[in-house]
Amino acid sequence: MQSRGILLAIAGFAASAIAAAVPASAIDTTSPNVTVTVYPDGLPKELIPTEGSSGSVEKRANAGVYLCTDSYFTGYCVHIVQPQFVCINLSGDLNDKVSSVGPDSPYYCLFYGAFNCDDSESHFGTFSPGYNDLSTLGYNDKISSYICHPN
Ligand SMILES: [Ca+2]
Repeated sequence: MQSRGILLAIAGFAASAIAAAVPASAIDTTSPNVTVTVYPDGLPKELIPTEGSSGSVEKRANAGVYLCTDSYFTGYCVHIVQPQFVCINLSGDLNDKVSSVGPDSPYYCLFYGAFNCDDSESHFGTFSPGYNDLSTLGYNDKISSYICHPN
């Protein structure tokens, strides 16, 4: 990621005005087309993924995911928007800490226990609204990477 200025410009454009668009700390990726919006104290109620919520369908070519360090979309939360079919590795603020996940509709995302979407530590997949408590799946604090694609 050498052109940080460009990434910031893209992030500012894509994330519009919801929250501070903070680059990169949540993820470790070489893709320039990734934006991260941070919600340090949990998701606002209107953003919590629920059955039938459409998510932010801002750009069909990009897939967005909510990830939070506590269950029910509380704790430290991010919304990461990345191109579909691109594997995202989580960085220290999220790696092995995520307790709830919610892909934007209509995407299907696979979440892996290992980096680089490697299946050595298994994976699970979900559509929106995702899982508000990953302990029910046995995946609490285990996700290290994920990838999304259209359904
Ligand atoms: Ca956690």
